Amino acid sequence: MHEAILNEQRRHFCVEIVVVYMPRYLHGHETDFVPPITGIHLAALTPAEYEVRVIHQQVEAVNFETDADLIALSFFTGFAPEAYRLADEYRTRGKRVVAGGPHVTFNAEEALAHVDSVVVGEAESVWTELLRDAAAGRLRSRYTGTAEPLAGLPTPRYDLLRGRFFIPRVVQATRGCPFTCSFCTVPSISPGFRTRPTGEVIRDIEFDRFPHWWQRKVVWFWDDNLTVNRAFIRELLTAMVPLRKWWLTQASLDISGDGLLLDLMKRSGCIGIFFGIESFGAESLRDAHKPQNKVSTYQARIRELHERGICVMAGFIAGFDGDTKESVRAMARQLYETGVDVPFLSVLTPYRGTPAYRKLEEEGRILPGRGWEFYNGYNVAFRPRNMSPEELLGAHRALWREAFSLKYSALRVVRSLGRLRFGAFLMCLAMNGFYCLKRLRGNEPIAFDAPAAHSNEPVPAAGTAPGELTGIYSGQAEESVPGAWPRTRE
Ligand code: B12
Ligand code: SF4
Repeated sequence: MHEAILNEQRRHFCVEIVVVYMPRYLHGHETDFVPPITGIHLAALTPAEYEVRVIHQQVEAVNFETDADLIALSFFTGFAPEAYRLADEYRTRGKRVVAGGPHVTFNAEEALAHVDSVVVGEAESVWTELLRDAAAGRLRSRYTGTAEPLAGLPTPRYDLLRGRFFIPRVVQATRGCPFTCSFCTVPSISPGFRTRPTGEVIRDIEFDRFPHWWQRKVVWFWDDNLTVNRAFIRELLTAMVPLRKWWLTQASLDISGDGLLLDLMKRSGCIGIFFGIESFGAESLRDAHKPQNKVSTYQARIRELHERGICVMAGFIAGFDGDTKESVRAMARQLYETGVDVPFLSVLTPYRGTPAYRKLEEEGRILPGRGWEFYNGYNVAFRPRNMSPEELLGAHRALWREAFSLKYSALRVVRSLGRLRFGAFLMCLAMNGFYCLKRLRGNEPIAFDAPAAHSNEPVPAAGTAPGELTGIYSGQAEESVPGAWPRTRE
């Protein structure tokens, strides 16, 4: 077809990117902190001749009566039931639907039962081609993205974020991580470690068209592990010093041995670092494939960040093979004593594409009949070694209640007063306040109803697929009922 006609077709072609979401708490979120970067990044990758919109289901309703020509769904495994419901609804109305993201990458065939096309892997190398095919009415059922160098990526379309997110400037500077934690898909989704040109990252950081001062001030890096390449991080942070921003990211504990880097982090405005501490048990750390984490060094490593006034956020996972009910509950006190300022508490989840999934599947410990909603990080989808699934869930909830009790939340905030720099203290206050308020309101993580007699379920045959949609949702929260969509948000 003549190029001019094709261009005309594309001008009238609209893609609506929907970042799918299912609430994970009984009463949703009291405030919406930080947006995902995926939707606004895909929008930025969309060539200018197409119209593009981004809907974050976390904060806004989807519109099935949309006039968009193509719906693009992005979702995590735990949100797959909602994604498939949306896809079915859109397709009933004659819309073409494409899906991508970490779940689709490992479950493409399953997704194709609900959507017209899937993108396996990263979008950059195939997105333009996919849009061109869709506009020309020849969408293929599968596109496989390759992990390409990260130079030339555009600034995320922050202008397409609706006003609800407290800290809207999310940036990605690197992809990948050299570690191989048992529960993590990063090494298989983004093998190797890639960095963006620092000038392009700085360009994103300089995007300042946000209404509030703190939104212009804070930069949240959504990287897997930002500090892996020391030459790169030094170059980036040195360029950030004059910008006088406050920034946060994920990193691994080994940075605390690097005093020069920590000093530069402080000078460039670091206010918070998220570490995956995961556990206090040596056997559990072995099960997590985290030999780099040494319990005896946690306190000293955290102190090094505190000496620079940086807030330490830390992730803990319950359900490793070394864990017991007692050890999970004991984490509330241990994480406080270790010096953690803000804890994030998850349940071990065997995502496809991870060593944990392969091991639990081989051992016949993945619980059949538990739909993908059980994979939201707050429910149990496998049989733990030293307790029943219900005991693990109960121990996690007891830990959650104690760690976010008024006592521990206040202790963490008061303790941080003297030792964190101003921005880091504000972050510590805001995040502890966020979780403590949930705790005080009884706004706990949703527990999905497990199929009857699950403790005695027969061991599944190797290769049994988890995640067939059970349609079982807890009756505890109206947000958890699919029919109650689309106005809820976490
Ligand atoms: C930043 C991040 C977060 C942030 C932001 C979450 C968010 N909603 O975006 C925070 C810290 C809040 C978070 C929380 C959680 N996260 Co997280 N997170 C990440 C991380 C490190 C980076 C994701 C990212 O933004 N990458 C940059 C963007 C540009 O890339 P992307 O999203 O992968 O998208 C690319 C491709 O996937 C593809 N793509 C994606 N969607 C679509 C859609 C279409 C149509 C197309 C064509 C392509 C496409 O193209 C994009 C460009 O290449 C990833 C690790 C990783 N590398 O994926 C984990 C990861 C996504 N998180 C994960 C998990 C499990 C969680 C939690 C459930 C953890 C927990 N226990 O609570 C929660 C869920 C919270 C929630 N409410 O959503 C898992 C998901 C596994 C899975 N199979 O679903 C990952 C993969 C890490 C892991 N453990 O393996 N997370
Ligand atoms: S350190 Fe973090 S990003 Fe790297 S493999 Fe482990 S969990 Fe994944």
